[in-house]
Amino acid sequence: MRREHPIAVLGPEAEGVGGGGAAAGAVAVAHPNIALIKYWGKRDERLVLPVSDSLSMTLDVFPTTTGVRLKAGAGPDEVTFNGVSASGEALRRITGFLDLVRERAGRDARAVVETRNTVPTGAGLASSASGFAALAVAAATAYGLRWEPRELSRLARRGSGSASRSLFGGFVQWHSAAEAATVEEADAASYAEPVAAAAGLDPALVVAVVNAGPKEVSSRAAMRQTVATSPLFGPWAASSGEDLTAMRAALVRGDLEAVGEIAERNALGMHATMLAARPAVRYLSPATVTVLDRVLQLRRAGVAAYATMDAGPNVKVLCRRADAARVADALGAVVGASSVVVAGPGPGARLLDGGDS
Ligand code: 2P0
Repeated sequence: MRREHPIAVLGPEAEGVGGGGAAAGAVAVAHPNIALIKYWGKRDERLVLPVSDSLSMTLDVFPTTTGVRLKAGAGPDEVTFNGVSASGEALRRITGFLDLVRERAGRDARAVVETRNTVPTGAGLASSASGFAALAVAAATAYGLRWEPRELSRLARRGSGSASRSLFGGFVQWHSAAEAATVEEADAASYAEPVAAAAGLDPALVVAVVNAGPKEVSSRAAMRQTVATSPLFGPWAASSGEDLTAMRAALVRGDLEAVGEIAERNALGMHATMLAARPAVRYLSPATVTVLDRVLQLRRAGVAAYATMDAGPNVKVLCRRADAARVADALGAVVGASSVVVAGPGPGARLLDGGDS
């Protein structure tokens, strides 16, 4: 059985993904998160500083496990995803991220990175969130940086903004630090942290996979185009701050209906900003809209169910855990039962060790 630690440095005995080599290594696991208040738009591309705060729920499904082992000899970083060598843009992003870690650690060694994803990559199901959260924890540890989760959240942010939130479990807020006068100050203050929710909330997110294929436009490019050209972006970002304040209060009250209503309006507003971009960015498909109709029918039948969509056609429906089976049945009638996954609140990123028992 693997043991889990908030922080630990693994030596030569590490086994499993990324372990087992002659040099220091570490293995970490992280789960995706789904934003209920969305991150859409950057203030600074290089530092990955968002325009507005976001708030998510970390899931207990689709974990990513990443091992990082330092190479003893020369040669470039070696990266595999599910056993397949990475190249091009994917490799460049990982190497650029490792360069940040090397700079902070004052070390030059290249690394072997092995990642196992259980979520379809690039389909708007947050594989980059779990991926860079697991990489941040494993790489920082392998390079000897004994950082607190808040610092690791800042590091993960540089890989992919939403990854900053997957450092933590449950409900999580990522601070934009938009009030900071300079980007350097914002860089220091833009991290995620857990937010309080009533114990009785007992939420589920029912994921309806409309299409598991990779998206045509990356969220990074779509975000950039929306900020640059959409006349609706500014008003949405301003209203998103109000949505976040109202959602935090609703979470503390344990008011699932209010949490869901706010999440649904925030997501639809985000998609409206994209539809108003020039040219428009549209991730929602006819099947997405059919699922949205089904969610409305559930509400009319008295079930508290609320939809949110990210940079893809898939729909995630917030409901009470007690209603999750009924919601899953209703969505399964549209997309097929095998394309529905019920998730609950999941844990934050963790180091694994390779000790077997
Ligand atoms: C979110 N999304 O809050 C929003 C909602 C998609 C829609 O975070 O450019 O992959 O790497 O920082 O984190 C997807 O964007 O973007 C995302 P980058 P990321 O979950």
